[in-house]
Amino acid sequence: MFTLPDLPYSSSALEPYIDTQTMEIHHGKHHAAYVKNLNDALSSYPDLLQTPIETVLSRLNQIPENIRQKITNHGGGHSNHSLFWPLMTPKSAPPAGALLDAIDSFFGSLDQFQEKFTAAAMGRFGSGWAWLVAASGKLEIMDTPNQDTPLSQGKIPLLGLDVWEHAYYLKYQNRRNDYISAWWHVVNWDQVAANFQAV
Ligand code: MN3
Repeated sequence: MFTLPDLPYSSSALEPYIDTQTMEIHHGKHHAAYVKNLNDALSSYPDLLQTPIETVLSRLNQIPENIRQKITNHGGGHSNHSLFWPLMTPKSAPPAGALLDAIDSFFGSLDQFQEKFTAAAMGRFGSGWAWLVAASGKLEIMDTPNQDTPLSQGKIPLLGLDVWEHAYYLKYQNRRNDYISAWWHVVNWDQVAANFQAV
């Protein structure tokens, strides 16, 4: 069975950038529902219930067709949100070292990277995610619809931003750009660096 991971900080820790009620509902209701629906979808597949979700999602074409879309949606939702929570912190410090060197090398500078990533997040029509991924020895920015994950395209997510309205509507309503600007204040670059180092 898959389980809901605890937040690595309190629900109020990311105030004023991400509000407490949004964090409580986003983690305690939305993420919890992805976990429940994933377990329900896999109830007749004990072997898949024992497999790390990242492995399942990277081999979607081997998943029985009758549950593939459910796994894409709910397995993707579980994986994406499990990645997302530790990518935020109330004690954000700018990237440094090998990660910053790689960002400079692939995007020109941290500012240019943030501009391009923000454009991807703004350009994602409807619900989805913006990503910094490692693919074939390169860093790339991409976006995905719904709960689709870069893992299913053979790419490793290093940083992800949830741009579903449930991630920001209570505080920012239709102002996705204000949400993104605020989110940069709480990015956990140490976690991005750890994800980068693990590739
Ligand atoms: Mn979400």
